[in-house]
Amino acid sequence: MDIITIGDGMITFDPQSRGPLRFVNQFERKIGGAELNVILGCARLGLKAGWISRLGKDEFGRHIVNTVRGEGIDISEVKMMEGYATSVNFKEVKESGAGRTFYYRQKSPTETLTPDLLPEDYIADTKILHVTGVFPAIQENNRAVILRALQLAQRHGVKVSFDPNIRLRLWSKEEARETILSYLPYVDYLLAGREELELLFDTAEEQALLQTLQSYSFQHVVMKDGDRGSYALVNGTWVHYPGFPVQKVVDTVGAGDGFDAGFLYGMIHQWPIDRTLEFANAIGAMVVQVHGDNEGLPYLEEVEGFLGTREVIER
Ligand code: KDG
Repeated sequence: MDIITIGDGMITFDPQSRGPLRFVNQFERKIGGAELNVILGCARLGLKAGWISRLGKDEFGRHIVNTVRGEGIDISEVKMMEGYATSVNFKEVKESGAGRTFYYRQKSPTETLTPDLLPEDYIADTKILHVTGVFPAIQENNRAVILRALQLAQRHGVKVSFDPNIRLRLWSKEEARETILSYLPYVDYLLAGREELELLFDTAEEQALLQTLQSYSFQHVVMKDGDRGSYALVNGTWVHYPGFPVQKVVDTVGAGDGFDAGFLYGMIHQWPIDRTLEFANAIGAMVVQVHGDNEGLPYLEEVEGFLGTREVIER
């Protein structure tokens, strides 16, 4: 494998009208999950991707497995568990366009994945292990799973990529900080938002933040900054890589995951950081122009078309 991840998969219900969820009558059934979106993005770019997961043995679980398999992702480590319901997530879009998420994942099938059940050979056999703050936030037991996965990756010289993806609907700031900080010594590529870095290190002061980040042994630290693009920490300062102008933003969910997929594609191909971030920013900009958490994740030739490095023939 080029890349594997450990994560939950969810059915995401997209409202067909705006306003409070209690008044919405129609939804479109889609698929979501932060880690899943990233490997989906990687698979569309042509990487060999695998997913370690647990779903309910139900109709929604089947739909997710079929879709993921159809995207060419290895599902040999995805198991559907009897007696568990696949996680569900309802989105609400307010009149202003701002969104909220309502999770139904209290008894998550991921609780059946314990540290001793992690497939060591599968982890040893990949170039990159990508993990995020969502899986450990779902329930306390999951925290030890990620720690064990990081230890296995380290044992086998596998690069670790980490996106904090802090979801305060799932855990408190204190829990997020304590857990994620315990993971960081294992991380090679830290891909975070500015607010997430400020929350993790409890400071918004630029110099303090930079100093703390440099005390770790990250190979790359990237700060994602929405439509402004991204920053890489190079020789103790942030170097800015501007975002791409977008005609119409329709849905920002999943843009960070698309960015991560692009970044990891660059790392696998040993691209320099400037080329990698240009590519990752392009994917972020493409994702926000499509509804859904992962529908906008592009194929390689589509990114090349967007970047103007490949001729696009429309008809
Ligand atoms: O990053 C996007 C994901 O957060 C979304 O697809 C689903 O909310 C979600 C989650 O918890 O993974």
